[in-house]
Amino acid sequence: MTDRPLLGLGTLDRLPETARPLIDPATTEVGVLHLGLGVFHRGHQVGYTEEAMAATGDTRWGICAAGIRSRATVDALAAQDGLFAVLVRDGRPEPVELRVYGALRETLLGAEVVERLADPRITVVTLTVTEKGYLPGSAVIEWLAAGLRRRAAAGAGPVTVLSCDNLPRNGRVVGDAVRAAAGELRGWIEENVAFPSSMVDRIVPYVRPEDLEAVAAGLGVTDRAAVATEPFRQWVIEDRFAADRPAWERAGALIVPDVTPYELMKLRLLNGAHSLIAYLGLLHGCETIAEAVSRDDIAAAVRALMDEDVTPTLPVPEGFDLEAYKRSLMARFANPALRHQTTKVAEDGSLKLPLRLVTVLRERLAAGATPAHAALAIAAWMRWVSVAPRLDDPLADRLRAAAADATGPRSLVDALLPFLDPDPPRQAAELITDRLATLW
Ligand code: CS2
Repeated sequence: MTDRPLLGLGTLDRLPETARPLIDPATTEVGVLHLGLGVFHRGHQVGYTEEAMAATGDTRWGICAAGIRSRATVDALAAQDGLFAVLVRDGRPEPVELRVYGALRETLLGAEVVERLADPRITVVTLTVTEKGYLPGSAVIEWLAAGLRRRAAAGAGPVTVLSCDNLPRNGRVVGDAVRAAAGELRGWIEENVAFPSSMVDRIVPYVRPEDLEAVAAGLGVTDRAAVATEPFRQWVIEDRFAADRPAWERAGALIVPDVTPYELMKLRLLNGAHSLIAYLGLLHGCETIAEAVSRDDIAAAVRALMDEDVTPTLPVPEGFDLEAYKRSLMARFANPALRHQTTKVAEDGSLKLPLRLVTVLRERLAAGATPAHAALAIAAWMRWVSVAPRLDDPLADRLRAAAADATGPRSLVDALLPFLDPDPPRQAAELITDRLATLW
């Protein structure tokens, strides 16, 4: 890999014809500011935006993307003129697609976004900052508020802030957080900023050295910012924009009046199941999601979670084939080419579980049902908190301290449940304890 030249504008003509960007990076302007330069952004929104530009010939929508904390990806992309490849794989040996994208035109780090928001050509801000990015007082929210203040002062005009994270009503959440941080700017925000909600979906694992090797072999150049992902992708966006935007619908995105049904389906069926698979998988020593669902007991628990606990809580959109959707989820989880790390999905459980599983638990208990599999997922998280060699969670220290004194299932539930639900329904602790006993 090391003796191949680096991907960049100067080496584009070395790429195989089929792997070249769909647009000319040299003539693409910047119209989108993105926060959160992780694998998900590179594997999802960049492709949609590039395809939208290619389909319309409207070259205003290049992306300026900012890393939140880490320099590594920002530097890798800067060294490659913003170019990177997406390697798409199903279970077969040959990749489904390998393409370099050119839509990412500029990179920034952290607070630099504040200044950038004052550019009138930027009319859309997209976010993939994970659940913790929306906590009150988080740096992202502060930068957005400060950036909008700069924008108002510069008279740069209306802008849309579009959340692409796995939170119900993510537009509402970010809008409320920004308004709360914006003080006297609230009036201007009311008039000039829209916060649509959106549902995003594509499984994009952390990149492995083997993925980078495969990309280099396929491209003939070295790419240190490539990502590997699955063929499936989906983006459903609430039709609520303050200003011009890329024609994402030309790339297959759905622009709808209300994203709620899509959001609940995805969050509870995909993400809820994902968490169950990750924690049970980790407790059984499985490194990947595919390995975990290859176990019959885990696969059965996942189907039961979807069918018995989640399905009754979902408002299904007209004409939507829920059964086919659930089957496709099982097939996506089982994709052996992804090697999606159980530890990645297990991160930040204290923030994820309330949104994807505790809601289901509450709703089913209120309906008089016994959501045993939602309870099992929560129990598996609790067990993982108490035995994990390393816990990746903003509350890791507090969770560990709380779990340390637990002597059995019931005391562990009593110690950890308040982190997920400050006021749990009466039967919750008992049901989770019962499930936890089976994992003890
Ligand atoms: C996963 C998601 O890490 C997680 O919590 O459940 O990142 C999931 O892979 C994506 O939402 C799929 O669209």
